[in-house]
Amino acid sequence: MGRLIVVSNRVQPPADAGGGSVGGLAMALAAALREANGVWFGWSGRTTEVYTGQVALERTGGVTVATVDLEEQDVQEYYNGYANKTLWPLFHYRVDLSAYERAFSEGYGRVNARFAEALLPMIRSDDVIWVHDYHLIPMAQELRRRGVANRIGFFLHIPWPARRLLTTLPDHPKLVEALFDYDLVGFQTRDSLSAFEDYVTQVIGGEVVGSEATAFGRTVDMGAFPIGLDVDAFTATATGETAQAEFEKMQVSLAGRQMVVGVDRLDYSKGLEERFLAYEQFLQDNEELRERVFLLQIATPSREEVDAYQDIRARLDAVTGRINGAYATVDWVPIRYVNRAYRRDELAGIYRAAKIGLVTPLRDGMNLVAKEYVAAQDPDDPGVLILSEFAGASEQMTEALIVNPFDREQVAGAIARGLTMPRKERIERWQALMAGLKAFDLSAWQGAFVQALRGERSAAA
Ligand code: ADQ
Repeated sequence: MGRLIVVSNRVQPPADAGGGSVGGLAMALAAALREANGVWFGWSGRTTEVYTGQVALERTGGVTVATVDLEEQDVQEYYNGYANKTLWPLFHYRVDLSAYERAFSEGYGRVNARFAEALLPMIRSDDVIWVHDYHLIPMAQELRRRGVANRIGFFLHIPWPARRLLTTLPDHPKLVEALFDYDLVGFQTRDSLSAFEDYVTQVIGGEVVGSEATAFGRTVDMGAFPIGLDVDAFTATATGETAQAEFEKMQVSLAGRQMVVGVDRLDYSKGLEERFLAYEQFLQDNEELRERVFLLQIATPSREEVDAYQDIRARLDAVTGRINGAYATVDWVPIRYVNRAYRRDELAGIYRAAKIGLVTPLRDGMNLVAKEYVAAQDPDDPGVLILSEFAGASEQMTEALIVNPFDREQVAGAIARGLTMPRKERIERWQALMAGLKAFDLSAWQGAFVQALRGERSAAA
């Protein structure tokens, strides 16, 4: 069996094998790479005066990690530019925030070409290559141009947008054409898959037959591969020492109150402002419950060099300040708003102490927080998951309280319902959710994609 090469914008070797701060995705990819004696290639996160193309190699946790440094201009145009100012907002239905500049598009092409050039000498003829996410859509095209005939797969972690949105992107056929140089293209959901099929058939006159799409004279296999959680590991973390300590700390801090928790990267796609307003609506509608509850929102700053992220941060500061100012009493604050990152084991303890997990993104490829919240619960006294219908996770997690995050009153009602839900119903819903998480966990996801990529079976649509 040939090796597996994973290509992603950032590379996260599992240096901390204890699972403290390393995300589940990094752990799962590292496990797959170890098994296949693999290589993980990407940007080092560092910049250099002049691009050299020099690859730094490091062997860590049984995986070869290969990274290159980029120039500052690359980072501005490719990463902050085309990836995070053009594609991210557009693919999350925020056409209003999507900024297009030719320099961004050129930088995106340049960095993909640089990555391909740097990776080229490392590729053996029987390797399979798995490219991740919107930063690297043209990777296969660049590799093919350099004569690479290996099997190459692409997985999109974020949603594929509806065709009317995608067609607002200048040169959209060029971006889509690049996907036809892959052997397999994977999406998180059937919804994204069908949006892609819709684009292929309606916009560029291509054809879709079964799991195959044909356009630009080429055929690509497609599938929906919903990313899973490392369920067993996360459940073990949630009952481990650090999580237990965090759980007990939270119990003291609850002082008999019930906690609603939100955990997100600070991103406009996560619907935090709408969530705070829905929570305010709940406070207004439920005077008798009011002081018996608080919302803990953990929001870790991200992409701070992009203006839209500074804007959303300022808006959230203002709205939490206003709500707390209006409702707080001498011994109760309605929203505890925290802007730092937590370790996975600390988060697990916090999830377990929360009566409600409030996961209400306006758009999300999957949303792993929803899955983590469920996996961390006490089976005898589980909390309630409130989940946006616009998170990819809602296709699978139908036993959650599914809400439209734009409907403030509905979300407020779901919070009240969750807080008063009988234990029997909570247990039934949780058991069904947990069975779903276990049936398609992270290693099943990774295994299904890699098998389909190796041509061992067709894509799991
Ligand atoms: P993200 O947009 O980052 O990922 P999500 O899946 O919710 O979204 O979170 C990824 C991880 O970050 C989770 O493991 C979570 O615990 C962690 N995390 C989030 N906030 C944190 C905080 N404040 N402190 C510590 N850890 C935090 C993208 C897509 C998603 C998709 C994933 C994986 O946007 O839709 O689910 O990739 O494919």
